[in-house]
Amino acid sequence: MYILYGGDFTRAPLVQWVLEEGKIAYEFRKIDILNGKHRSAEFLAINPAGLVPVLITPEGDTLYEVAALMVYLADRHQLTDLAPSSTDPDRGLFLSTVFHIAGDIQSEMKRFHFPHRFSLRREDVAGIQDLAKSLVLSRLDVMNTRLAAKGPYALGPRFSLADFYLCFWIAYLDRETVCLQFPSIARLYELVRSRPGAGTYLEETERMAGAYREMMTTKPGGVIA
Ligand SMILES: N[C@@H](CCC(=O)N[C@@H](CS)C(=O)NCC(=O)O)C(=O)O
Repeated sequence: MYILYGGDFTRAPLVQWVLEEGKIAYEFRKIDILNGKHRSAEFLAINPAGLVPVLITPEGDTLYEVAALMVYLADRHQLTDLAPSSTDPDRGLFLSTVFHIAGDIQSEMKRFHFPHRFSLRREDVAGIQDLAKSLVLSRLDVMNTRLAAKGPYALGPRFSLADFYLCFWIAYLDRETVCLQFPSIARLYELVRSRPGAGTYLEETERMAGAYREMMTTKPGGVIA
């Protein structure tokens, strides 16, 4: 059986959603990252990088990097409605989108939520956040243009986990503003939110994102050290 390590306010629900969609048996182990449990000796022995999510495979391998975990599970369990197979012509666009979200959108979200890690000077924090946000928005602008030309999903008429991945991060942004600014992303978000499994996860993500934003107002500059 798989073991998934995740926790509140983390990206672990992305992996959990794939496990649920595939009806794959797993055990969930919560790591309390708000109280620094991801830096405990016990967890560092599992992932020395001190990051969640982590997936332990039935064979006992320890895997991390959320995008890799989602694609790995979809491939291994032949969830071709979530990820085109390796010989499917859509595979290239699928991988390109997933890698772009992981490397260029998600990474800026991290900079936005952990600005204090990117400078030694407290006064830089607001500027770092502004820059991260504007970079995310410029990347969403490109995505919006692409979806307008060939949507409504990242793969055109076909839903994939890339859509859910993007929407997850939209939920952690100022969603209303993003949707007003980018109509094709708004359409994608509504389509994904209307799907039974993904919709439930997105609603929960919206709730968590709201709570996270609330915490950020009481501790501007970063909730986690
Ligand atoms: N590149 C990794 C990043 C994982 C990551 O940053 N996870 C966050 C939770 S969503 C975390 O563990 N944060 C704790 C920290 O940065 O100290 C991935 O995409 O899985």
